[in-house]
Amino acid sequence: MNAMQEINFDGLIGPTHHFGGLAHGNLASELHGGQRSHPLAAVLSGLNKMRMLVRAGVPQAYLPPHERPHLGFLRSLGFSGKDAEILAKAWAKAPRLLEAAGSASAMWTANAAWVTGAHESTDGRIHFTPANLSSHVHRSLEARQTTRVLRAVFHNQDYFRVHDPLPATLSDEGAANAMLLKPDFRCTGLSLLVYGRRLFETTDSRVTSLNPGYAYPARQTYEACESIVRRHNIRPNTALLLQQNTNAIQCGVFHNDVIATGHRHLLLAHEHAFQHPHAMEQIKDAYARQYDAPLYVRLVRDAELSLRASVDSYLFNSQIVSSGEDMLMLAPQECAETPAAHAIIQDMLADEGNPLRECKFVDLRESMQNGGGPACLRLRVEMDECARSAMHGNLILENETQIDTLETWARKHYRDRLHPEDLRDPSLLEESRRALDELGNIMGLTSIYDFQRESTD
Ligand code: SUG
Repeated sequence: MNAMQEINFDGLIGPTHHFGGLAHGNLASELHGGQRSHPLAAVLSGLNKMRMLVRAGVPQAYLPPHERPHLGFLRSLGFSGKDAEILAKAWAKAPRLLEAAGSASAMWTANAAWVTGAHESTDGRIHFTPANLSSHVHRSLEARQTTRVLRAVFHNQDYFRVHDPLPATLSDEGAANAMLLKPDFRCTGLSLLVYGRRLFETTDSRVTSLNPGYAYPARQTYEACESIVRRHNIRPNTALLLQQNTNAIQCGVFHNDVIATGHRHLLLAHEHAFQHPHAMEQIKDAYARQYDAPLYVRLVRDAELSLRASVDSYLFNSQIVSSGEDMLMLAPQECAETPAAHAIIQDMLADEGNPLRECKFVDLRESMQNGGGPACLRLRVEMDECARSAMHGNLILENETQIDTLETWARKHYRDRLHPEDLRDPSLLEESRRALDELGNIMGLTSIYDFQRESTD
């Protein structure tokens, strides 16, 4: 194996990006539901983030949007006829289902899959399990297409293994609930997998007593985490399963990456990230057992930044990356506007021992208004040069010219504004399909969408 690098695969924001208010327990989604969205501004802001990282010399790639509205889903629910009729009937009879069918939620690739690197698996392959995302209707529609795309791109079985999604009853949400700690990319990392509930303990008295009749769902099951450790062949004694704090979930922390983040030997976490009071000690002990090198932990006290302020500012959803030996943080613009979050960033930068060297703020408002910050938009995959060359398609952004091409493509096809009711418009479906067809040529991946397969059948 030659030198490993972490590649960030960002989800390219799709043409139907809208505010459906579809994600229960995600405060931003609930707050902005029904408002007008701006798909072109959204995709350009995502591309801008990728550009910032390409400029900083950080390996960057992308994953394509899914075909939306999802006509196959609507057909499976009994809506029949030509595409335009299906859209009209769905809007008339079940507008919320049409909104779910139209969601561009595949943009949040941190939820696309679980990834285990070649250093972490006993067979030396990179393992992927597409997340079933079964806790919400709109997100559960992603797994099939994600599996297809990952299998098209990571096809070479010498390097990659793309598993089937886990059964829907083992609800799971992918890498957003995983962290990997290691002194550097040459080592086997310590894998942390975070769950919200156990399948066989469905009534959590603490949750219901906190918020009678209005408990937000704990999306990730313990059993799913265990299954990932098994099927990805994660090396013995290098994985730790931790329970998310149930109170934090009730404050709007629907994924672990909303309240903690790790990159190499840096761990930034809220004191209420985990349920067990000794979880932090457990992590530090496990790290110390595995490595003779320091772990830098920045624990944020509730008095510094409350759970609610953490959710509003999305500090913990900052994207931390390596630029050579140094670490760079992309924090949401909202952190620059929240004095308490800003102070924590300044404090980290001022601390000599902290590996973080720089922080840049990114404006991702369109995604943020659906609860998706910088780290939600990316899936991390560690690869060496051989694995990179075994990939199919032109998804790695080697230079800014490729980003320019994607920007031109988006400007040609995306609408400036979209209201949820526009999802019934058959021209939006046509525009989206034209966009994805053309994107297929840019990516060098053909027939990855149902509409392309159906038309050649
Ligand atoms: O699953 N929002 C997504 C946001 C996902 C954020 N990802 C991470 N934390 N990694 C979700 O809640 C809102 C869609 C809408 O309401 O239209 C939504 O699905």
